Amino acid sequence: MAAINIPRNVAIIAIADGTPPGNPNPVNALSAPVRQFLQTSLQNAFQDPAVVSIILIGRRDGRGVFSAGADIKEFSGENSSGNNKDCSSGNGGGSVTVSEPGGIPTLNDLGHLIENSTKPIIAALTGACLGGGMELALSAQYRVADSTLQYGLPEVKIGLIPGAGGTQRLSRLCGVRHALDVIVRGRINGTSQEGLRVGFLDGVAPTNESIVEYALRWAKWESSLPRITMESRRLCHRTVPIDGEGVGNGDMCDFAIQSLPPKEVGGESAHACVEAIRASFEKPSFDQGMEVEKNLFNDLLYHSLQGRAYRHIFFAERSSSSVRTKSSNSLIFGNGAIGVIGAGTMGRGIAISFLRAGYGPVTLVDVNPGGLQAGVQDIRLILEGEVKKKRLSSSKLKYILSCLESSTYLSSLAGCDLIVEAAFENLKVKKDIFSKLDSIVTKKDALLLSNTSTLDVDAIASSLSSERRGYCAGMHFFSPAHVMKLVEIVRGKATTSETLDIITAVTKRIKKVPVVVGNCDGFVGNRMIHPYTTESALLLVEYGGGKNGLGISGIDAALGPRRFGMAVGPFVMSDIAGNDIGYKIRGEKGLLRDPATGIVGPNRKQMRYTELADEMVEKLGRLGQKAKKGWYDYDPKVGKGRKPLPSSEMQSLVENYSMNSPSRGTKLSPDAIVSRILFALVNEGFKILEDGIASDPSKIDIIYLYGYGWPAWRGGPMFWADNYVGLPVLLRELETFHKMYPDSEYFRPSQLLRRCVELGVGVQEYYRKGLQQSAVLS
Ligand code: 3H9
Repeated sequence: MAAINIPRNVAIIAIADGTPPGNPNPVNALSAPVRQFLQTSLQNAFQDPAVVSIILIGRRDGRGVFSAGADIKEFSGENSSGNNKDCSSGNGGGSVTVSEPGGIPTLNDLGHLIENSTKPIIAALTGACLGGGMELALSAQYRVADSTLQYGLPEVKIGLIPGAGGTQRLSRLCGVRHALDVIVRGRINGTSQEGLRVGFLDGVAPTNESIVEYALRWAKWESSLPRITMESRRLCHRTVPIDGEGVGNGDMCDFAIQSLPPKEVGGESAHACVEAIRASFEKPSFDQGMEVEKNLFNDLLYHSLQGRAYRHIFFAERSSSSVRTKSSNSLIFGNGAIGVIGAGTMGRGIAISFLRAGYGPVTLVDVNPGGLQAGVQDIRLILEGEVKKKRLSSSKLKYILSCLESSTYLSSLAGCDLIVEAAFENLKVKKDIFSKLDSIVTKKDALLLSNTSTLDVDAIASSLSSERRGYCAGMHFFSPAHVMKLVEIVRGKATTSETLDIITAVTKRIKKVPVVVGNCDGFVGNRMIHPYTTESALLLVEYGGGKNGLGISGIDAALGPRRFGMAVGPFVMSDIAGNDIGYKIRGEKGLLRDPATGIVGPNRKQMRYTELADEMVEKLGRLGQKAKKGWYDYDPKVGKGRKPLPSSEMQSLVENYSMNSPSRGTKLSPDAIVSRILFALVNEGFKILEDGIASDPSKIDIIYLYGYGWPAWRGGPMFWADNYVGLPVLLRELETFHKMYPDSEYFRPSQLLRRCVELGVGVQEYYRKGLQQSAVLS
């Protein structure tokens, strides 16, 4: 780009220049030093008599992002928890929302400074312009952008509301409808076209002009206007417009509230967003509206456990996806030939994920020509559906489909850089495939990955020659793989750290959330789900039946979206996944009764066990949604065949099984149901940490959030145990359950849990302090 001549009468203030050297700040987060820098630069520009107008930009060369908003690290950890000390960032960074004379300016201070400037300030927006970044832009007198702009106010997703005037200024500028849409949904996908249409932007740079040149043109034009226009540009002096479609602003807020989850089920911040927007038109002045916004923001920041959970997830996800590799493997940069073995449901979803991310060719292989054809057809249909939903353009679809190849021969994968095997879940089948790949695949550093959900990755790798084993790992997608965001990356004994880094980077590139886990039966997610589903069925048999007894839907309701908050309860989840899967796993674990001989599996021994789930699969063929019957009935005419309907057959099965239980028909509160089932799951999480299968508790939280529908506002099972339950309570309850049911091993409290309670620390703190490194747990 040719150097641009910046006239002496224009001051360019670049947010990126405020980051101290050696402090990576890829998104121009508005940390304390950045805020301090902006204040000083603005004041210098105000005082400089030569300066007539000011351009506020992300980077001096007009590339990269404007700003992703406040530095979220300043809101995290102990600094923001409950103690109601005023908004000091606690990291030497000065205050986040409260001004101190001569101290570090808050974002609100900067907003006022910008808005009240007597010299016009043009915010030149590129890339992400989010949260506090967008709020600074709203304070400026003009906003212009280029086509890379991505604007939004996502604070609600980290349990907050916009706290630097966003709720007051956006509704004044663009109306309540747009403010609700952006703020309550926490959207971050506002484009330059949308910005122009709704009035957020004053102009968009033409494609042949850089944002810097364009902003300079605006500055020149503005300086030719009479000074009187400055006043009208200040949003604090405007009133909120009446909606163009004739709906009252109050009605729109009432309507928005109706579609939100209740406050206590994850909706605290969303409700506060609506309240703050309402204040923008109900309060008689801008300042009073700002006061409402400030109080709501501070209340959430200091008192909301939901908010802390959301912020925990934000950083946990990024830490799990973060890759600092020096590898130059082309897969990291989105290039490479991909092979997918198995054209079943998983293989199709996996192929779509790679195709959508631009990898190619993607070759789908299946020995069964009919299955292969059906797979290719299904991929086509799914992608065409995305075009209909406007998630994909027709031209991209055409390109994507041109990258899809199919074959019935493994030899077609010879030139691949990465292969994911998604064949039958059978060790012999997988070992056979990998040993064939060993001689077929030409590149010695090709990644050979298995999508197994339970099998031993080392056993699979053992069929490769020793030089290849370092490139072998598990890449466990969740079904449906083109929708679910989680991928467990399973580290085998020989898997190199470079291989793990490349898979992590590739997983991020295909827009999924990677979590590296150790190799054990069920890895993290499925290992923890085993006690969860087992205890759900046992609870049903113990308390179910009779007139008022616990029913299948009672357990699902206690754990489901309206109460505990899981996306679905345990029985609906099994029906979706297919009840035959759990049945097969119980068979592999040696737990089933042999239908021919009646002899129970060798590993059942004294284990507390119910055959209810086995009988419903074996004798009643109730395999779940796919069979139109499982724990519930499904009617293709009701809710597209996915709505769970009560089943009289299952009701009588529960009656039979609960017949001899002393607690039959006894009422159990939803909280008691949750404790029994989820404490078993969380205890397994502690054991997984003990075994080194997950490197820290936040990895488990991410797995449960993205793989099993755990509610984000409860922060994941380990965050929940630490912060909602409390480890001493968890330990006490587990001890009680274990006394009651000594033959349920999953209730035996983990050593790590005992250790945390002894030390009086939460499990997150235990890991944060590195105590696991010196611990010897017996
Ligand atoms: C706010 O503004 C409050 C105000 O209203 C009021 C205040 C009083 N702070 O996601 P990525 C880090 S609240 C600190 O992997 P991408 C992130 O941790 C804020 N750090 O990249 C990661 O670090 P690392 C409202 C942040 O390209 C790195 O940047 N704003 C922040 O996939 C790259 O991030 C938001 O909620 C931040 N604000 O996506 C925006 N943002 O490399 C949140 C990012 O060490 N951010 N980091 O792991 C995003 O949505 C995405 O990061 C973004 C880029 C779309 C910007």
